[in-house]
Amino acid sequence: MRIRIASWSSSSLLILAFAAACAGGQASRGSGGEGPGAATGCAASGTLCWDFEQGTMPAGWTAARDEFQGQLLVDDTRAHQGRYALHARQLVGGKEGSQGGPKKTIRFELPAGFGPVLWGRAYVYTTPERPVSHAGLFNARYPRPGSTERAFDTLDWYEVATYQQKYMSIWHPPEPPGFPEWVQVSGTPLVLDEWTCLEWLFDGANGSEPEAAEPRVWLNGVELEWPERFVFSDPPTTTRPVREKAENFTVMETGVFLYQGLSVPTDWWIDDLAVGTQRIGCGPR
Ligand SMILES: [Ca+2]
Repeated sequence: MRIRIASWSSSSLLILAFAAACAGGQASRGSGGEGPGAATGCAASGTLCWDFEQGTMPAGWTAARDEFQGQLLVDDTRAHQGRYALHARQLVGGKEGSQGGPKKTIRFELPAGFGPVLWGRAYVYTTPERPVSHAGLFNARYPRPGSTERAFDTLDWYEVATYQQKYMSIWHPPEPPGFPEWVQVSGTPLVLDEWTCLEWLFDGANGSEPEAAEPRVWLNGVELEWPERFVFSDPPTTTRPVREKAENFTVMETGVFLYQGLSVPTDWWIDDLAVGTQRIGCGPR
């Protein structure tokens, strides 16, 4: 099955896209097709891609968090490719160091049977300053082992974010409270004022290992390292969370979500967002 959804503006179009994808038969595959190095683009089986070129919020995405000031919309103020991108516009509210911050997000229910391994790719542009606060950009969630619960607040989840002006990734138990969580902070400052390609691998299967894998993230094709790794909890604990294994990712969320305040009005653009079960890569589609 080949699923490529570059632009659709209604659920009927979505169905057509799926039907066309299935009718397309054998999809072209990336060279090799296995291992973290094989980038497949949007052509690979099961890959979902959004370029936002319909100029409005794509079908299937629903408004989720809306806290403090700012706006999340599709507009033509800046694009990685084409004319449009998802724009978190002028987010501001709360104070650095205090819990609570601007959150503007959308969510998407993944197709049933997506599987326990989720690769992602997005181009991200941030301006004018690097937030100190925890600023989430993307997360994907899955039911706890053996659980039939599907409500958002019952799900384990992985996250890609920035924190203290650097890239960060996290594994979380269900939110709220979302902790104790396993935090990895990179030594790489958030890139400002240019498009960057972020890729992530959330391997909730992790072969025969007893726990789901730690998240992995690449910036412009280079894997980030995590000199700071720690458990966060409130109240604090030194006991690491057990990263429960996944059977299927069920839902994902993007936009921008700050867990502490943001005093500088900040803009983010996200374009050419894609998720799949194989590495998508940063290359042209
Ligand atoms: Ca675009």
